[in-house]
Amino acid sequence: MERVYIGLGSNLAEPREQLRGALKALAAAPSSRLVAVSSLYASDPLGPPDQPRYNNAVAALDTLLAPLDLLDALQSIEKAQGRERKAERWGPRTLDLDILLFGDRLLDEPRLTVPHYHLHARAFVLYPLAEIAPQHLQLPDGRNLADLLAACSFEGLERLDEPL
Ligand code: A4P
Ligand code: MG
Repeated sequence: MERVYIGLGSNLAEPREQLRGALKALAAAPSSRLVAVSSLYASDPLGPPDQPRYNNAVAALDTLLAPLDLLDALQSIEKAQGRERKAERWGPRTLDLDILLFGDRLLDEPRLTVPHYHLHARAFVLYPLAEIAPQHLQLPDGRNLADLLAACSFEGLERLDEPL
């Protein structure tokens, strides 16, 4: 089993329900076990400002799936929840599932870059990740989660009390 961290994001069609649906689907993913889920967060949109705020969370999954098989599984969950891929970069979406970390792997393939290429700079990823990751988590490229967090402002991010 390898420990994978998955970033969940949504800003359309009842985002919190989108994340809940995604977690249910992740819990049912083949050869995998959902082991932890962060708090629910609200976040200012990164990208075009004329879109609703996002809900974000991070989940930890132990899996026997190969990385591209997990990506396929995540993309079918996105699709099942009405995700449409549009040309606009960072535009609104019902559900986005990103592989943030996949064990200790460094992957640079046409369909998959791991660690996720914006992980290091995004508060809506780093803060929920830190809730469920080991305190001294080191990325495969040697960076420490604690250092990334220290350099990343919480501004624009809000931890919600409601359960996910
Ligand atoms: N891909 C490569 N690496 C990965 C990976 N580690 N995990 C490829 C998942 N997919 C990966 O993704 C485009 C392609 O990236 C996929 O086909 C896959 O093969 P996509 O989901 O179709 O497109 P996207 O998500 O619009 O593009 P991108 O650049 O991945 O955007 P991000 O980085 O996911 O950002 N603001 C807030 N507050 N909260 C958010 O969650 N999310 C985004 C999307 C923008 N602004 C946001 C948020
Ligand atoms: Mg994405």
